[in-house]
Amino acid sequence: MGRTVIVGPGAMGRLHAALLAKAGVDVVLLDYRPERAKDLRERGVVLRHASGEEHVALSVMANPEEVGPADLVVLMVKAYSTEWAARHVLAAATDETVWATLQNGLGNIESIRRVVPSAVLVAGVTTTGANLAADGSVNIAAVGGTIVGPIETASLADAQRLSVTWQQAGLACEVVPDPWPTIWRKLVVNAAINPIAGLAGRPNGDVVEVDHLWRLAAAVAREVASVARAEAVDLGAGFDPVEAVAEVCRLTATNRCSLLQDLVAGRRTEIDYINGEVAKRASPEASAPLCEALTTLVEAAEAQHSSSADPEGN
Ligand code: KPL
Repeated sequence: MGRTVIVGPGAMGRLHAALLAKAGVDVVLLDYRPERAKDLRERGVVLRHASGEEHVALSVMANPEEVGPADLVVLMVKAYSTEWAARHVLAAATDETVWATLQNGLGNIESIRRVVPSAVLVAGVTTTGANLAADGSVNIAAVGGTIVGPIETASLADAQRLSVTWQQAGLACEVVPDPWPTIWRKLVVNAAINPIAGLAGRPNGDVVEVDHLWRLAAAVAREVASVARAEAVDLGAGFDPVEAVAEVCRLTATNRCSLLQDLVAGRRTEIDYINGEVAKRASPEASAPLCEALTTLVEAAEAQHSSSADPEGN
């Protein structure tokens, strides 16, 4: 197994690079900011979890020319930075490189394709939750599972490149032949929780506990599921969109969702890639007025809070 390059020094990028490095995987974290890359390289990363904290030394680089050749590139930047990040890491990739996205929302695959039309692509979701503390350490909320599968001409063996790497670090990772149902199931959850918890300024648990928030979230969940069905995505016979959202709210009750964290920090949010993408896919058979309205409201809130010009949103 060759080198793994993780792109993006946010909480998820730092956490995964640190877990892989600890397990002896040849991994480089790519941070486009030379100063911050130097600092991270010199000081390493502190991972903070329920049972304490640990310090992990990391290989961090800023110049993609020095990073490659990469066997596996994993994009861990905000969805709106995917195209920029793919262009940035391009110098480290070869024709055989497997490109992986586990990012939130829809549109990441298209962003990578715009930069590398023939990329070997795998995509999926992860339920691991982490956030970055003010001092740059990583607070781990939960180390969850990852599900990944091949896109278009990629093969199951390509998806296994990621799962084998993840498993070396003790991270649960399942390979599925078609990742789209999994991606849409996560989208249902993000579309119903993120804008509502974000605009209300509440932790995820309140979305299911507060009656008027829950009525709205449940309606959004149904709306996204109906757009998925109209897109011929089979969410699975046993999948109940409303129950799925309720379950994540309960499991992550004290979490402040990523959109809320972004709004509070004055960063751009991923709303365009979550509810905004659902609204774009709406049709007369499956309309998405709630996703459209929530996108507009979050964009208005962003305009009030916005301060970040960081292309990676980190
Ligand atoms: O993925 C999340 C996010 O915050 O973006 C959820 C599942 C809502 C957890 O907070």
